[in-house]
Amino acid sequence: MSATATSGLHVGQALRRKEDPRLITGRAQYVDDITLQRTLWMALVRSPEAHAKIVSIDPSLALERPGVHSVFTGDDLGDLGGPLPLAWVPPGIEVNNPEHWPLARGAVKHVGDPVAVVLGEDRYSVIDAAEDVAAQYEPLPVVTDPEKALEGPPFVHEQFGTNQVHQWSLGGGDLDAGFAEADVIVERRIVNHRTAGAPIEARGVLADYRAGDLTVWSATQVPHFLRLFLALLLGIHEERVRVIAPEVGGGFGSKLQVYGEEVLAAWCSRKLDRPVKWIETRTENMAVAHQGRDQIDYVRMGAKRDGTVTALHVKIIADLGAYNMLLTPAIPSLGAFVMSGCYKIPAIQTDITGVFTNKCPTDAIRGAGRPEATHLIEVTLEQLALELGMDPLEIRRKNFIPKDDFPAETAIGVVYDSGDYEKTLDKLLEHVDMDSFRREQEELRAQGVYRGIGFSTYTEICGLAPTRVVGPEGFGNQAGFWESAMVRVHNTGAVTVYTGTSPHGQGEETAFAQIVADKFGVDPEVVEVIHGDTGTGPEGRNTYGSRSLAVGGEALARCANKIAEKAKAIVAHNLEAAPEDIELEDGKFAVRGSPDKGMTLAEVAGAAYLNKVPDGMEPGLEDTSFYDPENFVFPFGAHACVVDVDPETGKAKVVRYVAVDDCGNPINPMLIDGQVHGGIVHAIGQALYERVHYDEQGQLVTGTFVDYALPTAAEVPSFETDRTVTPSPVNSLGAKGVGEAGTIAASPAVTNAVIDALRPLGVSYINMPLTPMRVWEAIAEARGAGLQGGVPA
Ligand code: MCN
Repeated sequence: MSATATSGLHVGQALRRKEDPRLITGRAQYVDDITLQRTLWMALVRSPEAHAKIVSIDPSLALERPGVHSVFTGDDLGDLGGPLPLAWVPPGIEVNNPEHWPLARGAVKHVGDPVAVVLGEDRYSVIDAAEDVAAQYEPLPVVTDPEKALEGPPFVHEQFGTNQVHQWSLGGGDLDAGFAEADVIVERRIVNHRTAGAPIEARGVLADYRAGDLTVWSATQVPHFLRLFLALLLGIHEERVRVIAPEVGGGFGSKLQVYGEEVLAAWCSRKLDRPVKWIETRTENMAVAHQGRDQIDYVRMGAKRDGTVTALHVKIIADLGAYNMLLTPAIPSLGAFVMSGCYKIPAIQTDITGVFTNKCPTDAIRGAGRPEATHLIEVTLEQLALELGMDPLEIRRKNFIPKDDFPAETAIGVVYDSGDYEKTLDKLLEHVDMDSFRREQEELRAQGVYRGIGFSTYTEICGLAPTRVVGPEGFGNQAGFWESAMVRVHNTGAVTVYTGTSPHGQGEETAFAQIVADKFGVDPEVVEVIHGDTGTGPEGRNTYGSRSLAVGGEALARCANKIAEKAKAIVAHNLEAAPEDIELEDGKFAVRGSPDKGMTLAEVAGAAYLNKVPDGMEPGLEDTSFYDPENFVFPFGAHACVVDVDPETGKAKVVRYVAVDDCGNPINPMLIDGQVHGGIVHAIGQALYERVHYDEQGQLVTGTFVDYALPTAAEVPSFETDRTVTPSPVNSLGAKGVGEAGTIAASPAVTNAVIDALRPLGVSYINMPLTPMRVWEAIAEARGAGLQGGVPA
């Protein structure tokens, strides 16, 4: 597949999002906007205990409330086809996997674990009634610290006799030789704390089982997966289940899940022969929507005195919470695939240990394993530069994989498709003048202002597919990973595209319309993109892993190519020319050299539906494509963050942020900027503000947005973005993903900036989140210890 630039009349243009008018005028339809006659509302009775035996559940008081229809507990769900699914485990290892039911059976394992469901006529009375369900618990010992959890009892799941979920390693090259060769070895314990997805719209589901057919509207990223598992768990044929993801107010990975509430609503609807609706409260979302990150990383990086990295060894202790959900144990492994970062490191080893604790389970949150990897690589590399007295950019350049090495195989055997890391860094430095920054830094320090700059040069792995790598024969997923597209040209020349992806904020309705418009010579306005409905279009694998464009967009491009070929044949037939002489010019399929002699798409469609087609050709103008790529795609970039830290209060503020990203050929630069902005905010949030925190009793301390501090517009600067374009050879669009790039890149840039600001005060390392308290403590500790380059624990 050639990696040609694909910019055309529309591709490459900053077209405004087609989806925005309905969103900003309040005409979009979210699950909560959908109303069905005779709907029953659902509320969950949730455990206040982090770990306890369920002694009894008495619903009688709740059932006496007016309007309350039924209460069910785990024992009532005996006809479910199985527990909630774990679909992806790293290959070749044992994974301890406890049964995880939509309603707990016998014991609860984390605060918020549901034990009963209440159904009633009114949205609010079911919530009151849920409080009247008398559940009695016998508390059991709680474990929240993953390192202590590995040492022995108490166990989250007694039957395993351990809290270890799994161990999995990925390595390549001679690690011992690499460290033996090193003049310096830097070791850090890097904590990548737990965060929430925190979408604007919490979760919601409306299930309607009617005459053997189940229709479910859910705020989900993965309608096709949900359909499959609803069919399996409820014992309904898949073609009789339809899942619709209407407007979804953000997911950020937290809606890449098959949740117990979705299964429960469907089960209750069938049981009671009424539609059932559940809209999650923000407090529930913070407590029980799956969370992310939560790793302790023991990092060893060895290098020669000139800065050449010789070996990297990372031991990851991943706190997976109380259960395995859809992908839980696989998430940290995604980081292991790119543990080389954008560097040529001859020996690498990642050892992952998953651990059960009495907390909400973790799973994919934007970046899923790659932000953790990038953070530890980029922070450790700057620590190494400090140790060697080297410039943090010089050490990066020293180790970059050179552009002529691509496609480049890393020590662990992953092949990066294309890259030019020097170029993104050079471009970054066109925006950031380091000499004047260092001068300004000195001057400000003299005035008591501690300004710092931090960098992150990253690469990531995205475009989640190919089946050969992540499917059953590869990394152990039970599904094939490809994407589909169906394109239908109507009589009028309007086009409907059905994509198997399920965008929920990313803007593919616009980008996909741009791709098709250029293939057919029409305006993107006449191309409608339908997604998120299993009742229309072909099978799909949905949206996550920054895959929708590189896999779904390519499936669409291929499908459109097939139709364009057919169009050319039809035009040739009708204009008595040779098909190879037909080309798209000025909105027409025209005869080469005779631009007046041609047909518009509408005219081609008219001919196709009138069966004015060559002999043996079917009438009509539509087609379907499935695309399973040969490889992932590997976007990259260089980010710089400037912070001011107040040494009296410890408060760090981002005052400048510059991002140069390379996601191959851009389809729509405005969409790319939007994704990069959102991604960076996500990571600034983790670096400075956000933290899901449990106390030692497993009680969630950060259950609201008062305690869980999401950054707002007031906390972030206006971002400066730029791009380089290094096309991917993997797909014909030459495109890579960008949906997670900002999140993957930014947390080390912020962390390195704070450390750079505080160096004169003797602080050389701090773990996130760099809250005022933590920064202030680090400064106090460094001052107290008189440290110069000391490392607070
Ligand atoms: N794009 C482009 N040219 C490129 C690359 C991408 O124009 N070379 C455009 C695409 O057309 C698309 C957008 O950028 O409109 C993102 O595309 P892609 O990188 O393929 O990512 P996905 O659409 O698959 O989105 C998934 C990614 C993930 S994994 C999370 S999590 C995430 C994210 O996107 N969650 C989001 N961005 C989000 N944005 C919003 N508003 N809400 C979320 O929940």
